[in-house]
Amino acid sequence: MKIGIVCQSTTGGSGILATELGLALAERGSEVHFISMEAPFRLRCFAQNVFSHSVDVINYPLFKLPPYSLALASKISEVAEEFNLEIVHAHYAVPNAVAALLARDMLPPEKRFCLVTTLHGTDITLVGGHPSFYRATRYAMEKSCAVTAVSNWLNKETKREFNLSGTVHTIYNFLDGNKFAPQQGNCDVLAKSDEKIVMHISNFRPVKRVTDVVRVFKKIVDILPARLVMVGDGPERLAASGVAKQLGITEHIQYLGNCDNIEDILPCADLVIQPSEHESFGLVPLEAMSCEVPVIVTASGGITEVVAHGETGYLCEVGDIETMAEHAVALLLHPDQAREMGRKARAHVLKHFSRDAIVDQYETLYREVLARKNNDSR
Ligand code: GMT
Repeated sequence: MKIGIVCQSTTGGSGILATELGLALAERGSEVHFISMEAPFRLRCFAQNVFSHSVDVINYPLFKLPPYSLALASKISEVAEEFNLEIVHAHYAVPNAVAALLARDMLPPEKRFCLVTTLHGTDITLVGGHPSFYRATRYAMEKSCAVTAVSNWLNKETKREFNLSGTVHTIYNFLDGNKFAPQQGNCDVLAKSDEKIVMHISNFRPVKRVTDVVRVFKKIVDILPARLVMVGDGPERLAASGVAKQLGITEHIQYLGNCDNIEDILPCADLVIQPSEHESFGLVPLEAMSCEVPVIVTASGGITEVVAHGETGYLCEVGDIETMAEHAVALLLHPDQAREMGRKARAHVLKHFSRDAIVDQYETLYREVLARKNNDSR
């Protein structure tokens, strides 16, 4: 198949998932064209059947903000026409699915592709549902050949918020279990030998509640030697350092900034804490679980479909610092229990979220929408 993948190029789960999906499809023989602001951040090197197209945005003084969505639509249309794309798969509804729809309408009828839209979470819960984007988001979903959501929770939220006439298919996120594996890298640079490593990975947006991580960590470090490794960057980074300073634990925390080799860092962790307001899926906990690292997450959103409480990790109430700290300390003081939980977590990931099984589901969906299109045009 000839497939276009439209995604965010910056750090974030939707861009990562889109990149991994594109690479997997290319490995299976499809020709895959990534279309985004710049090459997606985990698309590291050349791979067979993979092409990347960046969007050119001009900065004209008349515009307060350059109209990226229009430039994106033009680029999608141009690439679709030149390479005869059959499918364009937009990850994140705003603006990607809306721009792809416009791009499709720009093409002559015989060149029009099938648009598949994957909803990742905040494109529905925070951005798409906002009055400024609601109608455009709904329109893009209604006009897509197929819409998928990364969890049943997000599927239900989408139906509830947008009252769609068609079906939303749940296709879970996936990872490559060989890439995210429990082998140890060189972890000496992260902590002293007697310190436990507690890790948090995100884009430090308010929804991630990074100051909760710091507060939980304070309760841990009061009891045992530990180091908090914060991976990523974003608007709440300053708030996190501020709280750490207030609590007097600054010297126990290390900020690594954005890293594109998460798979080398994650296995160093003894515990990962992701106390988000909500997560439609939770790719970071999935990656941690695949590395046999126990996770503490919040029971809010589709993450409850990924983590089984008490078995493959812990689900706590949002903001319940006390309970999160209790579970954290218990895990760090009882490495055998933590190892057992880690092993169960990896087995769960490999069984339910493996790359091959999930990529099969996307390929099947593509074939279905193409068959429907061919039938309709007869
Ligand atoms: O949450 C982020 O930091 C990024 C965001 C995105 O769209 O890139 O993540 C969303 O999509 C991920 C991939 O499907 C999911 O694993 C995350 O749970 C989801 N984030 C939220 O729902 C807050």
